[in-house]
Amino acid sequence: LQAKHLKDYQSPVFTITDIDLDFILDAENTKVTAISQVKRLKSSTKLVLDGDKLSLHSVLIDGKVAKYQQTDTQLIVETGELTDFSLTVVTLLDPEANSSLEGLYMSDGAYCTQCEAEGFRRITYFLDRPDVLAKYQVRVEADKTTFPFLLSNGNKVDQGDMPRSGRHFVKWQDPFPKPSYLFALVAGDFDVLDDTFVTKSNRSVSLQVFVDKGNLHKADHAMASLKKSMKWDEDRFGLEYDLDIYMIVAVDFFNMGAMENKGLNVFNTKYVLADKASATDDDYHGIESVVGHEYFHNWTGNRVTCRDWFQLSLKEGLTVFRDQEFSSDVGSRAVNRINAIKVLKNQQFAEDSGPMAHPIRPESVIEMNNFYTVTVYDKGAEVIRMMHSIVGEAGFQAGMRCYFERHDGQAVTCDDFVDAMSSASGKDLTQFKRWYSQAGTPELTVSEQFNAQDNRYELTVKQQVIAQGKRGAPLHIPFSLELLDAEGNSIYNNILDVTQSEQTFSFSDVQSKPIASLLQDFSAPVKLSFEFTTDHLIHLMRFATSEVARWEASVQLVSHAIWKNVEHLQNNSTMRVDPRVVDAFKGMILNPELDKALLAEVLTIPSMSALIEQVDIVDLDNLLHARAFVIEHVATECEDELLARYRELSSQDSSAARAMKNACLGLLALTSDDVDGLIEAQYQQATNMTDALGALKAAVNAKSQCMQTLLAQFETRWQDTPLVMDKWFTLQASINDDNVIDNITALTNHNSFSFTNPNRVRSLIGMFAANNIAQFHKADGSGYQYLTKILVKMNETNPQVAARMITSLIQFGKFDPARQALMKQQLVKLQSLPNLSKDLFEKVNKALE
Ligand code: BAL
Ligand code: ZN
Repeated sequence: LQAKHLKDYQSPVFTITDIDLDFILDAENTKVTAISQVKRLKSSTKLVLDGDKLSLHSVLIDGKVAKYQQTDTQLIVETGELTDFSLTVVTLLDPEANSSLEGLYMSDGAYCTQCEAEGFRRITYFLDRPDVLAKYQVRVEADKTTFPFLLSNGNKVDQGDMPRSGRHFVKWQDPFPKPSYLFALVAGDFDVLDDTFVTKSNRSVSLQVFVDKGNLHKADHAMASLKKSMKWDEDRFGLEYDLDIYMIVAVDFFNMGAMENKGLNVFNTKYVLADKASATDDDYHGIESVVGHEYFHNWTGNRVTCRDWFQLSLKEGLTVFRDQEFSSDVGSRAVNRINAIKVLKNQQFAEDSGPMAHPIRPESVIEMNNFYTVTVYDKGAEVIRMMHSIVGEAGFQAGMRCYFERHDGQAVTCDDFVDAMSSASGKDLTQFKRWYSQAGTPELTVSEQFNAQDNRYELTVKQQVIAQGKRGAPLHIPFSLELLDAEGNSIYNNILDVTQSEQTFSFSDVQSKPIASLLQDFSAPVKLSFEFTTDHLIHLMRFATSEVARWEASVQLVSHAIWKNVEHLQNNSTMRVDPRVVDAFKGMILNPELDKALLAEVLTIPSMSALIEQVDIVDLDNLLHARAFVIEHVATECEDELLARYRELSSQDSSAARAMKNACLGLLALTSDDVDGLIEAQYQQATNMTDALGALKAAVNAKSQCMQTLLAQFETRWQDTPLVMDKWFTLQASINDDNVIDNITALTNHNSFSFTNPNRVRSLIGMFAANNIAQFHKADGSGYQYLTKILVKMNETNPQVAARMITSLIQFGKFDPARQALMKQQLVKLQSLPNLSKDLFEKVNKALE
């Protein structure tokens, strides 16, 4: 299998300006007629079209039978000297048999499509590349009773009944030229929530959310989120919606979270359906942010798209940045920032130090689906955020306007975006562009000197970027710094431009040695190394202006306590926690002025993945032991304070209060006192899913006596609601018990489980591999063997989902040699599969290189 390289990009030889698609839908034999208007752009006598797993019926040029050759992935049509012609391709599809969920497939009885990145070539032979933009006209025909709704992109222009056959048809026209990855078709029977949005220039847009029958009452939040997003994009970015209709369809079977198809978003039900009884506050937040994300793509992605797939971060990094800003403007900026930081530190850093490390603009790709990554999305968003820090909000908005003035309707590159930012803001971003081409997490080593004689404070910052064994050039890093005095007053707060390998910043008139808050709010996606003392961190926890910096200090404080105990275990000495750490936590818990949602974050002890990321090689068994000890110790020492806050918060009805209350309960469950009563009472009295699940999670995490009873009750109550059963599967998979694999194996036969539904597989098996660190990495290798068995199965049915779940198995670099050997053994087994998919091939081979 050959990799494609960014350096080999060639503009297209032919383009397609218009396409007329006709779908005669049938579960096993759908007929697709595609009539394309083709234009030759460079000299050639052969039109090479992409295709994948297609059954070809016929090919015509200007209505006459054409000459062509076919390979597994291409249709090569003889065009002679023609420069403008119409090409008719008829293909036959079997949507029912399509378990990969790419191209046209069936989700629970409804037809739907997923074309990004390269799914359109599973529908017809086409120039399936994002720099070919065509105007689409689509006719969809199906049985009227079973499929009353026939949807595609753009505006409905015609519809009619075919009474003799019981079928009907609808015609759609999308006036905006688009790449094939934004094409969508849906046919099915739904409940529809209707609404309208009046844009800033007074145009009325019809909004529709389509959900499975019976779920209408769960569509309100998605609709409200859509309207909020539309308003926010007008207010903050001046961007207005451009079609007369915007549709969202929720489907059960979906590989991703959602898809931004022009005017017809297709969503995983997980990011649409919600009511208080069945969805948590986090689910509500997730829906708001994903609805926003897909809506914001209408400008950043659809109106201006990517020249090639190496530029994916052009639309994804920017759109994640926009959705993060949306969530921060309408909710808590600090909590949203903390969540984004966690994704970077817990997942992206791991990707950057593993075999799949790539720059946010990758340079070589075998399977594009493997590059919808935390690096391209989340580090990509951090790169946009850094530009925002460098040029400021006004400069950034000027840059966005310049970007749209230059490139509306085009397929462009990341460089084009940075150039627009640079032109409009007047800032030189030449060095900054290195963030697009260098993989790896830069390491900043910071040291300080204070000279009391001349009241001078100096901060020296050294940067080092090493990725895949290569040293990178220095990056332009916005480094946010606050200096506090001994009383906690802020004496300096600004962003420094770090541009050299080593740089010293000097501050005069500093009366006494300041306490520095470094890289505030994670102003750059880098690793920071600085000798923090316990007192320094406690000072930051109390006085740092930035709430995120206070959280960060608390995370560091508790991480230090955990690592110190790993050392104690290694030296056979007694585990202990510095009383100052406990006091600092008590102070935070009792501080009535601190935002409760922020406190909930402070009380969430760093995850195993976050801790593993902090070291080169992890002593896993001692880390598990030390982490458990520190949590239990802090919880026990703070029990009175936790209980007091828990009681106070019980009657409060806000997501922040619920978050903190559940964080308190989670810790209380770990104390030696019997808190089963508290857990059970919360579970039984819960009027919303946040509290019910909070209680259940506390019970599962602490393996409380009531755990099995509550799990059984939950199952009985929710067995007919698949999205809620996903929460139950995840809890089951997270139990740190030696028989968890047997339990998971049994659960794969549960009525609510199905190997063909990605949400189910991810909830049970994906979550086990990613989050149950103790059991997945059990020293006997049974976790690795189990995952491999599942991957062998999924390799055939849904390779895209399989390739996502292999992450924990290929990121073996931080584990001990014995575990590494066991993981590699399984990878070798996968490598030898006769029908290994491109998706797994790329990852397995990189891991074993
Ligand atoms: N474009 C794939 C889904 C998303 O990022 O919105
Ligand atoms: Zn996106």
